[in-house]
Amino acid sequence: IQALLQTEIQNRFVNMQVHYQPQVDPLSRRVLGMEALLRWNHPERGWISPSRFIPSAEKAGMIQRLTEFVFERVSEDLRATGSAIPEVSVNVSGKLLHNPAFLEFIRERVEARKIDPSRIVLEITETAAVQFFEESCRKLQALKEMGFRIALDDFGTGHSSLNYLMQLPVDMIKIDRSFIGRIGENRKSREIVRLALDIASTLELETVAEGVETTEQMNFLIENGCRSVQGYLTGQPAPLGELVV
Ligand code: G
Ligand code: G
Ligand code: MN
Ligand code: NA
Repeated sequence: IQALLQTEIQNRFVNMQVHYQPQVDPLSRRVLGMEALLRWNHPERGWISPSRFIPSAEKAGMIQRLTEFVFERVSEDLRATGSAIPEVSVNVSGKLLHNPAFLEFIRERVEARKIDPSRIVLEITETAAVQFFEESCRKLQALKEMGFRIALDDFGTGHSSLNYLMQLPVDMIKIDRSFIGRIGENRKSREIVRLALDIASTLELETVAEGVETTEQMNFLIENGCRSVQGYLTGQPAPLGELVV
């Protein structure tokens, strides 16, 4: 994959696109934001999942270049849509966050692409945020001071503790889809999701439920005050021009 990535970068990302998945208010279905998700349609190999090529890009030192491409597209798309899309979430890999040049990289992106940070949410996985915890806190705080908002991605799957969570400068948590997917299974699974929503409420963090696929999950999330839902039930990831909400 690394060789294919190299070629793709040389070809200026001809086969890569940024798709968007809506995050909606579960009651009104109003769009609150979109998550930007990288897609790669290789001419010979077909679709290659980011869960395969992102780790390769991290290993090969190419994650910065890919993220640059995402910022480029997101800034263009935000401009093109005016205020129709309130904000866009961009995934920041742990490898990039922990790079010593990370803050400088983000500052350069803001400058080069005339990005309005108040319309961008940076998603950091719980696992990445907890690694080198103090360094992560310092960097996330600096990003917040630049005007970005921060989401803790894949919440519940990392090794966070309440102690960490209290100290992390984040604005929202994204409850991992493995928990949402089990809402219908048993009482324990539901209690776990409720607990995550309660913790968020106590810490005054916004909540996004990931991977919402059924009305049963949706109704449970509404009853328990989840702010925003993202999943196949309310919208698949799609190119900006084809979004159906
Ligand atoms: O979109 P999909 O579910 O296939 O994504 C699989 C994984 O790839 C998810 O963990 C998602 O966060 C990650 N991913 C998708 N797009 C990007 C991106 O632009 N940057 C990074 N770092 N990860 C991404
Ligand atoms: O790790 P992260 O949360 O960034 O990854 C988001 C990924 O989840 C995207 O790759 C997207 O394609 C996928 N996804 C989005 N909605 C659903 C859903 O309802 N069900 C499942 N199984 N995956 C989803
Ligand atoms: Mn994400
Ligand atoms: Na996630």
